[in-house]
Amino acid sequence: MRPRGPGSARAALLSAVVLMAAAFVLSSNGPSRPPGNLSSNARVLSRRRSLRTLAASTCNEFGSLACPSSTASGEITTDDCRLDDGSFVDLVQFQGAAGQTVTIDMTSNAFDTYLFLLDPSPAVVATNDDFGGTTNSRITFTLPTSGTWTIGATSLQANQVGTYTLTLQCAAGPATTPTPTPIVAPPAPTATPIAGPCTANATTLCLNNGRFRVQATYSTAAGQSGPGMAVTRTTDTGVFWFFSANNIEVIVKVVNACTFTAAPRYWVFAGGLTNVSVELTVTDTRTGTVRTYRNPQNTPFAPVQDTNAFATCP
Ligand SMILES: [Ca+2]
Ligand SMILES: [Ca+2]
Repeated sequence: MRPRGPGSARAALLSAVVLMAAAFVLSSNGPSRPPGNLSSNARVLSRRRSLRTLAASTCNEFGSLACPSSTASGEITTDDCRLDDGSFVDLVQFQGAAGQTVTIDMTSNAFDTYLFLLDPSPAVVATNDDFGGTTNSRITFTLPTSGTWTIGATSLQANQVGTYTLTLQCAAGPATTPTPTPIVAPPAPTATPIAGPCTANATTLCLNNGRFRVQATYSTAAGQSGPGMAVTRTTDTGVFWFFSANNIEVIVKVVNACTFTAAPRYWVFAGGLTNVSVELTVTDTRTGTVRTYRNPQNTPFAPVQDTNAFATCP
């Protein structure tokens, strides 16, 4: 939610005050520092944009990290690559496999750390400032795709330098259960299997048994824009974040209501926690049918309860 402008409700202002108070209480548990300095979405976006333009090869001082576990010591210096906000950054790559859950820790006694994770495209898919009541950082993330992933190790504040330690740990994806050999060959399936070509990735949800592709884009009144970052919650439900991974903006589900004999349909329900411009696109990958839902700029996201979304049963 990004309350802005005179149209913002008093409730939004109140909730912002409550959030700031909560942030202060949380940060007061760790080493002292001015709270909430990176709460500005604009600053996070600026960092994300500038990170994308940096080349890992020229901003990397100690090679790569490797699964299943590795540690490296680095130093933020004034010779390092620099983000738009004036902070220095080291980029380090690792090879990740789809389904792996990686945990990245950055610790420093010299400065308040900040971590980014970029996917192979490269786009920022996760960030973290503080973890565990300290000013150190941790990202835990399940990789949706295989390839070369990049860690951005930087400081919360501009012009910070000093040594730090970076640790990568990788947990294997869910084990593949071997298929038992049937004693008697199973009968041929009578129903056509639903196996849509939806492929989940950092910006794509595949809902309702992978049949419906759901993507989101956003833009702000200040001209910031990009894809929503997708996080699957259940087989039918997922969420998108725009500005940081801990700040959910839209939740969406696709429900099979094909047993409703009066009007068999797939339903699309969505809720937003935002007032920026959003375009939500839902595609039935089995039929190619597309439904688009738009939220105008500076408008509280209205509930979507489309019980007529897809007349494409079964
Ligand atoms: Ca460095
Ligand atoms: Ca930090």
